[in-house]
Amino acid sequence: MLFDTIATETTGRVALIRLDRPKALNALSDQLLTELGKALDAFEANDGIGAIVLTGSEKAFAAGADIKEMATKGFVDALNSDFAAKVDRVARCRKPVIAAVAGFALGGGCELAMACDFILAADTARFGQPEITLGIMPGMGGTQRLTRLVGRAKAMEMILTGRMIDAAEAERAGLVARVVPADKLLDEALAAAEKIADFSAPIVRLAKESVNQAEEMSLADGIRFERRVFYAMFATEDQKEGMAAFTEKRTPHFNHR
Ligand code: CO8
Repeated sequence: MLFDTIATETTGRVALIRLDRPKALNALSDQLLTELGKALDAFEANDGIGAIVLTGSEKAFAAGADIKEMATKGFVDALNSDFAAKVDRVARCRKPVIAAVAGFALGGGCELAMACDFILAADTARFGQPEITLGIMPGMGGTQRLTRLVGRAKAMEMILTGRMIDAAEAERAGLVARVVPADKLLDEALAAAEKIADFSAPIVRLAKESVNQAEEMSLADGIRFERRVFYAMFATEDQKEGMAAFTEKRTPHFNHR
């Protein structure tokens, strides 16, 4: 696939999407978000792909939505184009998406990373919601996802002051799954994606869906949802294969569709 603002490649069952607007620190222009959506459509439709890694450059995952593009928008333009909704495509992806973040993940960049399933951060990563300094607030899910991930106090402080946090603080706060040395970031993210892509694709899909229900449902409803899905797994060949392989001390061969 050929794009102007992102680059894609595949290795085995893993797809890598790299945000690629180096001169603008990967600012999320409308074109970039459209191209990202197209790449996700293609990888989602491809049975050969089991997991996706989304990354930026050493200096920036993404320094936010494109301020120059937004600067002259009016209320009706913004409302009618619903331009902030494009990030929903990432959250809607049914295959696992790992954000591999080095450098700045600010504003829409932080929100894009949070729309992924989990974030692996380089020790150089810096996260923030500086929208308040521009006379706006987060609009790609930041007031909701950041609050759920780090809790009200830290989310409120970050959103109201625009303070950036480093990778160590982000890990302590629960924003990122793990921090790794910057030169190992991509290898670690690709290794995690490969591991996931080797498991049963339908079971991975259901596990992801079940974890996501935790943000939508009450505990009782979520547990009921989990239990139904868990029992349904006993109707799959992959459950039989996984458990037989354990008993027979061999590697399981899972369904990758
Ligand atoms: N939009 C457009 N251009 C940008 C952006 C951006 N968000 N960030 C950086 N750039 C450009 C700069 O203008 C500069 O371009 P030029 O060389 O033409 O002047 C180039 O990238 C390099 O940037 P700097 O020279 O500023 O690099 P520094 O290393 O000095 O500073 C910073 C790096 C601290 C990251 C700095 O660039 C910065 O503060 N950037 C803006 C961060 C920000 O405020 N982000 C929030 C944007 S608002 C937002 O994300 C709202 C999301 C909700 C709606 C989403 C709808 C899609």
